[in-house]
Amino acid sequence: MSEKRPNFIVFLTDDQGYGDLSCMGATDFKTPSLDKLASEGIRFTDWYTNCPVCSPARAALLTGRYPGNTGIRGILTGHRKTKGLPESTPTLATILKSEGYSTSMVGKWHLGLEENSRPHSHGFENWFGFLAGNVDYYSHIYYYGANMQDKTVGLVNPTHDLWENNKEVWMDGEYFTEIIADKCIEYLRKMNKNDKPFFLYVPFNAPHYPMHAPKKYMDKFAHLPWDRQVMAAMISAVDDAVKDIMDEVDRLGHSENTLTFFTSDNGPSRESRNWLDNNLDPYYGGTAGKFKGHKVSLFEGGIREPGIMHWPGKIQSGVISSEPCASMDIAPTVLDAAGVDLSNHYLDGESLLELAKGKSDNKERTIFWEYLEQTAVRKGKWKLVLKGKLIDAYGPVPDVHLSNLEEDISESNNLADKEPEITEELKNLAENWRDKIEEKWKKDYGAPNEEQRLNNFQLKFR
Ligand SMILES: [Ca+2]
Repeated sequence: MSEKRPNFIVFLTDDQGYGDLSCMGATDFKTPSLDKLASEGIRFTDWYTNCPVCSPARAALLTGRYPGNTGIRGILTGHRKTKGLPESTPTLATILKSEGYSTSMVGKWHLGLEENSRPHSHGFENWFGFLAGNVDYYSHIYYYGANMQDKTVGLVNPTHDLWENNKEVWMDGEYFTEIIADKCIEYLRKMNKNDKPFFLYVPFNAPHYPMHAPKKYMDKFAHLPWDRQVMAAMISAVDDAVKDIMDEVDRLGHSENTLTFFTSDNGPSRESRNWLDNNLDPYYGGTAGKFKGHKVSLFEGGIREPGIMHWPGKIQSGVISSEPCASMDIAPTVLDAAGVDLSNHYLDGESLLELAKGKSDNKERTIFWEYLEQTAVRKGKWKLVLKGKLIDAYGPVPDVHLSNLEEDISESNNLADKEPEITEELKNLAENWRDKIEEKWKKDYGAPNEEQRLNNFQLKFR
């Protein structure tokens, strides 16, 4: 008798730094539900997102490809005609649906607003949430540059952005993280009524700005400075939502047959718009732990993320892995676990199933990144960043920056002059990879696409 195919849940947080879980080193607040997931499964110390900003990171996670091979390389604008992920790019949901899975999404999409870019055009049978980059957590209105035409700043009108299965819905006054938990439970029950296995994608918008949290969470952290208090409160609400969702999975009898991932889309935001008091200083409410960098940057703080994989009885338990892995590995891993032949699909990521079962082939993995003018590569212990970007507080950034991550996790010493051969090797690897991305982009996606802010989006913190 063949075993029942597994269910899948993918939790994603938004702009959450590497250090902002208690199992990742946070000491000023606790995340017991996510810590439990980590302690029962595998916690990855070297987990990466594939881009330091929202839309391309999500495109990579959902397709198993580098962002440039999905059609999304920049932050998508938030007007209702924004074109997003091309229909020609298959997602994990499209493939799983064709393999007989029930598919649902609850949370933040940020992969396009026009009709053909929405979740139902990308394989999600049930979906609830918003389509732009962020919303007010209580009114579900998008305030930041909606209707803004590129190269002008004159027209910035708020847009209501809350949808269920492509129908606009209004839930004024309800906190979005709590709505996510309720809606996930509703969809789990709905999907449980058929005989199909399920895929539930849960992209939380927390702790992305605007920094909102219910009073009961704010009160718990009243002893912290406001920027940290609200961060702790928002992540605690996420942790409670994860508990509610996993409890429902258990209640429905699926605990043993559900593979769950947790990660974040990019590092902590230093944008001054996180403050809600006119402060124009960089915001430090979120932490990337010991890493240099933040959202937007290809230094480790922008791309290294919490990474958790959980599948009781099927993969290792209580293990901390230092293998470099990336969000583009989630799709191949899930498809592999579902029994799908990976050779039928174009994937840049790799299945982590064998690794998760404790088998290692000891190969040295090479992972690449690109965002705007920045390009980066990690090969074993070496990390090269070309034209890296950081906020001014870090001081000047050299165009070529080589680090040995084994000895210098903070990328504080530039070894480019000391290690010319390694620098040259990695520079060639990175530039050749980037050339191929640019070539495919021109051929398949017709650059430049202004809706992705690839041309005039600057690293702005004010
Ligand atoms: Ca983000």
